Amino acid sequence: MKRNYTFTSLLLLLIIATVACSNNSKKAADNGEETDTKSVVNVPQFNADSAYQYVKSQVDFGPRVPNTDAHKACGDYLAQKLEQFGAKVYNQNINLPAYNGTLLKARNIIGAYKPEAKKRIALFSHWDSRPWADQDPDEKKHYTPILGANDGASGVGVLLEIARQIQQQQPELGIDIIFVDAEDYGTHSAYQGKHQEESWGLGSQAWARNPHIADYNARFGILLDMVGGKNPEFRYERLSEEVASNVNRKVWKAAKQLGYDRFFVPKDGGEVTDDHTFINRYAKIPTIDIVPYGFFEHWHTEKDDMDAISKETLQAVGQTVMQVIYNEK
Ligand code: AHN
Ligand code: ZN
Repeated sequence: MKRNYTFTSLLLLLIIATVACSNNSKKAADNGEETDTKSVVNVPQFNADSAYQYVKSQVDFGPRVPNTDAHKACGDYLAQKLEQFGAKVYNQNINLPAYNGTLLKARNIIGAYKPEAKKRIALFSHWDSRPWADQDPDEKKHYTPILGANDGASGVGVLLEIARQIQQQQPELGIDIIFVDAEDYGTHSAYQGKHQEESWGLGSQAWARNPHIADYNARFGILLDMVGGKNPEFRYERLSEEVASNVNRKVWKAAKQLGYDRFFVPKDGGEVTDDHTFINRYAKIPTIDIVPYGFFEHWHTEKDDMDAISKETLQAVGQTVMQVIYNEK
């Protein structure tokens, strides 16, 4: 009886101590406190004015619709910027049939940092813009191309600014900045035919089946889509959550630490067919999508121009992604 009593007390004490300990570490994590001082990294300051300029430079070419001069010129500009920022640049020129039979002369553009590093992170954004404003309230606009300031240029602008930052201070892991083409040539809203899903993300499908280097792999991927609008609410996209909930947690936690929890809301966001769909399916790299819940009010309309862009949003997304990639060991 005595011995049993002592044993039970010891067990109780052990349980109390364990709970107290885990509570402490949980509190420290919630406050974003760094417990291991050796692992503190200095994350550089993302510059939203700079990112904004990169968005504007793309939009100034006009709609970046595959097979147009503006598209060609913008592709050259993007490859040149990545070169200028010290990345090893790869170009994938591929002819991709669109759902309507048009053969798209597409170009995926990849900028690699520390190309020899085995541990890598892949950052994606599409750089083309939609040939048709088929969600415009004015039906007469439904066959007019869009500028895609948010839908296309915003993610690329954020990633170009991150490239500029990486040139000044390298994160520990190798980083690949991957601009995929022909994302937005998906079926027109008036189209009733088959294979609707596969008509989107043509450039990412091609890259994911045949990456820029053989046996390419990354620890995880982050896709940025429409990350420059006013007051977006980024939620956990459904597929991202299925394949890479740990990456979702990392990103939303970083946003919270930086005070951007008004943009990054940890709720279910439903499923979105996007470039990450194909990157997950074919390349099997666990990749999340940072995409606004409910998209954004000017999606696939004539109003997706520079007036739709918010520097505050560019800052929130850019600094959050930097916080994640610079803290990866
Ligand atoms: C669809 O509209 C099916 N998916 C959204 C992917 C997208 C289009 N992102 C930007 N434009
Ligand atoms: Zn789009």
